[in-house]
Amino acid sequence: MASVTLPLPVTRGEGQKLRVSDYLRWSIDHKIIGVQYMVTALFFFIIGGALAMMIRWELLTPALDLMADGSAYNQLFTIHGTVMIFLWIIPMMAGFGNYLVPLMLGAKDMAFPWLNAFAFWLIPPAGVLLMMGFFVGQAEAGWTSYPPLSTIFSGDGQTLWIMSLHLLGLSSILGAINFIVTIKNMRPEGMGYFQMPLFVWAILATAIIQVLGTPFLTGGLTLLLLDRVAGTAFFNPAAGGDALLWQNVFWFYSHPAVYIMILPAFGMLSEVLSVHSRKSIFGYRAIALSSLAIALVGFTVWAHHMFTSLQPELRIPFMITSMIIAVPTGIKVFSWLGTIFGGKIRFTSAMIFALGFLSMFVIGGISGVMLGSVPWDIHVHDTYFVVSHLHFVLYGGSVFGIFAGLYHWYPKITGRMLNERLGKWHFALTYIGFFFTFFPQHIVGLQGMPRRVAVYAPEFQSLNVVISLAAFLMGISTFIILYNMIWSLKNGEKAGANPWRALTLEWATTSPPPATNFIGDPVPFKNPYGYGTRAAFEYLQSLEEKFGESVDALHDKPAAPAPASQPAGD
Ligand code: HEM
Ligand SMILES: [Cu+2]
Repeated sequence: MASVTLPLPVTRGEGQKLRVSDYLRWSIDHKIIGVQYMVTALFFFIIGGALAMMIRWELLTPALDLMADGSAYNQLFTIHGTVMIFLWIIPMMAGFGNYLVPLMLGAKDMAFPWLNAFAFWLIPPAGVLLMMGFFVGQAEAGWTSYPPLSTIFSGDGQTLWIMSLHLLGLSSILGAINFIVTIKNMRPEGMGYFQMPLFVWAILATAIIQVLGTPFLTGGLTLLLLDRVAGTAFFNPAAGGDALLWQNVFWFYSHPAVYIMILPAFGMLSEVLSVHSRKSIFGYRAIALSSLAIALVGFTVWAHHMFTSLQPELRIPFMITSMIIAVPTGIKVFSWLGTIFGGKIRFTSAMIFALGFLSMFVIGGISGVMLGSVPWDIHVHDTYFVVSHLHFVLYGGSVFGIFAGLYHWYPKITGRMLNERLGKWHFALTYIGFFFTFFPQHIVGLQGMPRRVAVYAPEFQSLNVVISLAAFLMGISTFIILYNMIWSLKNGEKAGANPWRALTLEWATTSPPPATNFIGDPVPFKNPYGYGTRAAFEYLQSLEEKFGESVDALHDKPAAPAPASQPAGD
């Protein structure tokens, strides 16, 4: 634990200089591991995205055209969903967590650096295993892998799918243990739990879910594997097993897993909204504690995915818990609105993605509450209404959060700003493409179009054409940020230590940070969200004295501190 406070020597350098080869080998530096996670995840985002484009190509017409048969289509959406959830969003969040948590805590690294590297290196082989399925008859049972589809009908790829998820689950558990220990033990002096940045709170809540929930997935996968390869019948009713057992175990993990995917994005949102509107966070404790509430209540709602297969007398209890879990999420949304209310909002790319998140995630939350209501769900279960809901929360939520986070922290990671003009184009096209891809799915869903089927009734075609064209637009828009990230590595404006004039500790060091993160032990500013005060102005000025001037990315750096009597300044 950091305990000695040394005066910071003057360092105006640019921190660690790394080559591409440094990222291709084993490293126990959390910053390298963080980037390894992110780049790997982005690679799989492209693969998952290409599969999505093929799905939308197939659905341009009611007949089967691109795919050879229904089996091929099953493989397509199965691997699309699996890649997006397990190889894109979850590892991407782990990447942000790895890079940022030690820096935000003023620590030199994670608590267990070797374990950290090990957790990352489980991911590439898991990705390879999953992709190998295409050569042996790919998994066909959806990302949810229900038996008997996953036990009797799928090809050998399903076995590889199980092994791949085993590795990913292990990676997730090991990473989570590391986060919990790091956050508990490595906070600097003067930073209690309630002085931690809210992103760190979000990662803590996420890690608790991962440690408590993922072992259930692992156990379920093991039984599924045995049913496939060892002749057991855990999920085979004909031989005394129970197909619903899988559904219960899977959702006991996978409902909490949706919070594994959204809580880190919530955390990024709290940082971005506060910094880019120069306002103190509204309801700090409410946001921090509601993450824990979500983590715990999240374990009581799983059977809302099984309303149509559940014993009827259990429906109402799960409906009630599903309604309850909307409350802590609502608390966060109101706290974020309170945060930006009356603030000096800067419409940076990071901020507009954060605002885009708010607008889209709320729509997904509302359709979630609708689905949580039994009479509604019985009608729309397994239709495109559910597909719409899950993409509003996972794309409009998690992925928009990732984009906001990339625009905000890319300067810290690389030392260069992302191009703002490209950022605005990326946002505009993604936002429009996203909305017209997923909003009309509510309508075709309500009209009865089933999910996971390649052929559909002709009356659904016109909306499906709109959906597919919008999806292609969204696909194209993604290349703008990929291009921006590559172009800006060399050509982006030099960021300096703290281009957004933020108060959390990751900005109190060079960009990128030196190998040991900080020179000496950094002293956290007493309120990480205390914007608009004279003390904040002085603290930020002291950082400039240490690290040199940063680019004025918000374009309105205050020239002088406000008089002491007045709480304005930065
Ligand atoms: C307001 C809180 C929420 C409630 C009450 C809720 C409720 C539901 C219900 C009842 C279903 C099952 C629909 C069906 O299959 O018939 C569902 C599906 C789903 N939800 Fe939510 N949801 C909420 C928030 C979220 C969030 C925040 C996420 C992710 C970040 C999420 C991700 C998903 C996913 C991925 C599915 C589809 C699972 C599948 O493939 O079958 N939900 N939700
Ligand atoms: Cu759920």
